Amino acid sequence: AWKKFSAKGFETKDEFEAEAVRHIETTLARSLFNCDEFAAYAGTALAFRDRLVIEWNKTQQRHTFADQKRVYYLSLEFLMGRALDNAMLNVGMKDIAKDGLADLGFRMEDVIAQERDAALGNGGLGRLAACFLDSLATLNYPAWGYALRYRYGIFRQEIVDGYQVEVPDYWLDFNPWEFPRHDVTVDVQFYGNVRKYQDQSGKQISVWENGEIVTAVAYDAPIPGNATKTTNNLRLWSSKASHGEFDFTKFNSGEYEQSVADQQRAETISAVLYPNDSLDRGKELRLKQQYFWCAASLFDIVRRFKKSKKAWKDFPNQVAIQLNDTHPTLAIPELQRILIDQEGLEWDEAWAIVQATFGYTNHTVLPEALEKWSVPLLQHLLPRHLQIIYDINLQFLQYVERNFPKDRDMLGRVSIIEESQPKMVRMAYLAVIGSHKVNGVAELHSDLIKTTIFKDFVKIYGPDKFTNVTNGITPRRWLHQANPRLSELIASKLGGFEYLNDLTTLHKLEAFVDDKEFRKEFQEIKYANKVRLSQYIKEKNGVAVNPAALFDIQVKRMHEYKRQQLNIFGVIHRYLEIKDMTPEEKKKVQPRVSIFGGKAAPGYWMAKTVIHLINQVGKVVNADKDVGDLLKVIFLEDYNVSKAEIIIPASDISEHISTAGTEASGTSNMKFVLNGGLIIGTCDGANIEITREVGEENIFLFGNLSEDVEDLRHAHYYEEFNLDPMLDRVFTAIREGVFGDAGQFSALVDGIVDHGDYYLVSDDFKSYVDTQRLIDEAYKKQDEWLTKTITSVSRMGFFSSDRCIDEYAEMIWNVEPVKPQTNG
Ligand code: 26Q
Repeated sequence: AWKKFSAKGFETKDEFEAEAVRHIETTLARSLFNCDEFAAYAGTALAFRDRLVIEWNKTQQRHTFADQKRVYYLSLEFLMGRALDNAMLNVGMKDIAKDGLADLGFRMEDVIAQERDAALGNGGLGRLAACFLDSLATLNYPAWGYALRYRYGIFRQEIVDGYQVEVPDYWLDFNPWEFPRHDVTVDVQFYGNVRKYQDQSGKQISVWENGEIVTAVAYDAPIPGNATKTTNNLRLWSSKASHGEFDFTKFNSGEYEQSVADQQRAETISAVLYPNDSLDRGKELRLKQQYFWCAASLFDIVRRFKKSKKAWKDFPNQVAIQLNDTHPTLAIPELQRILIDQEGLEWDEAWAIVQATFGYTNHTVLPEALEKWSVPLLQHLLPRHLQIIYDINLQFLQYVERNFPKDRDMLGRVSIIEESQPKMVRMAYLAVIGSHKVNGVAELHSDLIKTTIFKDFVKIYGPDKFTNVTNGITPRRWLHQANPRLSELIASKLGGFEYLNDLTTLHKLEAFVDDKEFRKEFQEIKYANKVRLSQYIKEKNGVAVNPAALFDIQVKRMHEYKRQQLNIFGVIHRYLEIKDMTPEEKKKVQPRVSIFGGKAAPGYWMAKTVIHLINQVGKVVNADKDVGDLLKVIFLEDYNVSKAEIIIPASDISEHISTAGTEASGTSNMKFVLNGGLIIGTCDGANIEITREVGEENIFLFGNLSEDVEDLRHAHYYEEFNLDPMLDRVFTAIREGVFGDAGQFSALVDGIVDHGDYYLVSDDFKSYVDTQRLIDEAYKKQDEWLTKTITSVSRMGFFSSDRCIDEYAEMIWNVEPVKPQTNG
């Protein structure tokens, strides 16, 4: 009977306009007389949202009815960027909306630009989670993401006098993509104590009591798949005081202020995303965030499972939980606690369920990034969990002792508890022990974790517990959305846009590598993308750059291991060379624009120094009449997802130059090549697999190999340290104050000259400069260059995140898609 009332949204341009206007006038209560771009955005977003919501509800019903195993992706970060363009492309009515907006007097791209990025992440790990949600929905997997609803996303970066300044990102003023579920709440406990007693049968019972309660409120966002009706759910938890808005007892006894203060303390838990992406600083609030989110998510998952009335042993047949790094590791003792303390299962039965449920993805081998939490802090905040962690450790160590009685140091090495002062819980070990599969994110990285940080665990569990899933990117956002003209050109050759959902068919493009018309258009598109970025640079930095120059781009979080310092030292070297040239020599120089972008963690002083140096070099070089168009140096402020969509399609060369063995995978390398750029890179992370796919002749590799890094570092300390002479000359210029007060940069230089050059900048400098020289020469042969770029694009099919998700589904989750009845 209700069917005739069910909503269907708009189908035509006129219907779209009517819906958008209706939303502007009623949902927003705004008059059309002052309808600005923002109102046009809001109306468009709300019109598309209506359509998404209908399929979203149906998908959830369908998934419940199908009664299949679901995937839960636990990630403290989802770097989603903007949602409107994605929604339009997936719903497939962008052209209708474009015409409708034109009728109302607006340009689509201006309207799209009104939306703020959902920037709930730091960098690669957060963006990977966002690409995975896109692929999960597109491939029709029943999957949910779980995270926190931060009131402040990653800070906005401003550059003031060449320095990074952090500005809070309050992004929730208007967010049409989220749906508060005030009826979906979970009470989460902190602190308190554990009381133990024996029940009638003599069984030990533990009760965690007298804690402080904070309530988690669910906010849901729809995740539409491409060319499918499947629309999955991203659930974000927001914290609030458990007593609600009015604590009458306190209010009535005159403790109103205290009541409000309690409320604010509770709300602090989900207030802010931690802006570190490589350093674990052991802050209590971070631990509270982690537990709050794990506890709320697990309660929600268990609640859904219990509705099915299945036996507990079926839990792992209904639920797969993937841990995005160690940040959600507390979910392991939390599920064990639920099963033994609340559901009354025996330890062994519960533990088998836990291990079968979880998978753990590792994203780093850097020791300073491996999470550890102090035992006293855990004891205070989560006393019952600490007991369970000790019990897990005891069982595990007994198992190890039985199986490796001869290896006497083994127990200390693999213990979850580090015997330091204070004792620490090693979260990565707990994650390995509590999961059935552990994966790295590129082949080299997955090999490295097996021979370094998890070496002993490979002996204990055997090699099959450890596997590799090389990262990928969604071609919908990173090709079709970011580079629509290229996407269309490819579609015209491949017979439609289906390739976006089966990227391996890209290889068919190689047949057109000699097609004159195709080549011309391909080149024109790259040029147009460079013109667009040039305009953006002119507007933001006030510097005119020549779009015909070679665009050399390094955009990623600022970190010593990523070696932006190597890049800027190379730029300085280039500058000094140009300064020495005669006018005749200058004519032979390939003009270049060096573009940087990326945020430094607010407390990471060295990374901030590199930002400052880049800006100082830019100031000097860009104003130097001797140099002119031959070299420009640009730092783009506030690099984020929506800016990446403009920057990446405009590159000729991008830099992925981490010290070998330090970058787990990297994912922007894939985005750049897919958009017709080439790479300069080290033999690190996914660069190695990109080389395997595109061919050695289509990538510029340089530098020492990961197997030699340890020896080189050793040699710096115990033998002589030989500073590369070209780098020495660069340092002399810095010390002489060519780029401003030399004192500002002394720590950066000293770290290399006097303190062991941990990241091997000097060792790799010559090889880097030589390779940049090769690039200059290669770029001059525009025809060969174009062949390289087209060939590379056509060989990037492997790097779709669809391929990764199918690998996770098959090797780790054992889940199947739930196909909607009709597609499209
Ligand atoms: C840990 C403890 C306390 C506070 C913060 C953190 C923290 C937060 C974020 C530690 C690490 C991160 C993020 C790491 C990250 O982005 N890693 C990148 O993951 C990508 C996806 O797999 C890889 O491509 C990159 O190589 C890797 O650096």
